[in-house]
Amino acid sequence: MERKTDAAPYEIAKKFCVAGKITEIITYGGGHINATYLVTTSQKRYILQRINTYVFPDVDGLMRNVCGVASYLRGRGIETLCFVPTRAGEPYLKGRECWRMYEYIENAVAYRKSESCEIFQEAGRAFGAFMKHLNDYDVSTLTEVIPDFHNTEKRFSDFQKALSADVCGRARNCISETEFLLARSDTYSLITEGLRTDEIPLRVTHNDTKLSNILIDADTGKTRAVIDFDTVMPGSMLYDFGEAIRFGASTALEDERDLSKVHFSMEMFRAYATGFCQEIKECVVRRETHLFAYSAYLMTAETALRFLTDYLSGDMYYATDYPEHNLVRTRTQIRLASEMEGQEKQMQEIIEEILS
Ligand code: ADP
Ligand code: GN1
Ligand code: MG
Repeated sequence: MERKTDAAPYEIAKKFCVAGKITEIITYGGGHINATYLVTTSQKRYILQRINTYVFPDVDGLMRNVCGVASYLRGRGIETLCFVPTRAGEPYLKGRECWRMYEYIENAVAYRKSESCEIFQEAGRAFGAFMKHLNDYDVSTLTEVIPDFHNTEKRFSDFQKALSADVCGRARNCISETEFLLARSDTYSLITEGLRTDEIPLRVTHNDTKLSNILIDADTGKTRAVIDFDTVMPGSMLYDFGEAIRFGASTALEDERDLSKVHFSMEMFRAYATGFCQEIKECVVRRETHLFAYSAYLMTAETALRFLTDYLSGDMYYATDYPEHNLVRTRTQIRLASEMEGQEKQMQEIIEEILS
């Protein structure tokens, strides 16, 4: 399926219940999935998003999930995403393209990189609290919008298929990256296995805990809101922990070309773990505790598999700015995963120390 092109966002924005007259619309944010715009009116600001229906074909299920989670959190007095309905009273605009609108959360920052240990520790606390708040959320009401989202074994098998198909003739450009990921095929199953045997509890998790999916108050440095609920689904706490470390415990951006700048930071790992564990220490089980360090490696290797699969398949999934973008992203993930491999013991000691 082709990615769809933009319809005029101005015409779309007018169809939502915005206050005042629309004065400006600009593209916004650094998300890889949806097309995001900042809409300014004479009275307020809003976020307008074209939902990526290649990634989320079941938009009704997706919107039921995100609206359900947002109203649950709001009901508990937590600042969260606030959806703006269409003028026809619908939660989103359904058509050849699907669009939704949120109120813009003012004076808050979505960091693309951890700028300090304090910020990253705060992110850990916020994602830990998010999971804790959703502890009693009825899992059976959630649609699994992307089945097997963090099933790393399945991600590996998708990668193998893309490699054999090699539809763009790109396999020859990524031989060492491919070798790295194939050589680790026996390391991908510990979390899926734990979930299968019930040693790891299934929880309501965010599943996309990048630092840029939290809005942090520009003045106080405290969390305003966790955002991007598109992947809130049943999952493992370890997905949320590992994914956050993958992104935020790196010394460089996810698409840094100069690999000499890309390192795993143990200091950042400790900061995030301190914040996260403070929130989850009452509910974490033994097997989860043992796999915290591994989960950071696993989510990083899984993301490398996903970026490389997309590179081999012709960049259908992630937004890219240039032809090698997904390959560049793969390389940073491989660099981080290999550094984590050598430091797993030290990472695990930090977790034991924090949780003791
Ligand atoms: P994607 O799924 O593409 O990652 P997100 O929902 O994460 O899309 O939004 C992309 C970016 O837009 C975020 O990283 C953040 O910078 C900004 N953003 C999204 N929602 C809001 C909001 N309600 N208020 C302020 N900024 C927002
Ligand atoms: C995507 O939507 P965004 O940019 O927050 C992706 C994550 C990846 C991440 C890599 C629905 O996150 O799973 O880890 O890119 N989201 C989806 O940066 O696939
Ligand atoms: Mg996002």
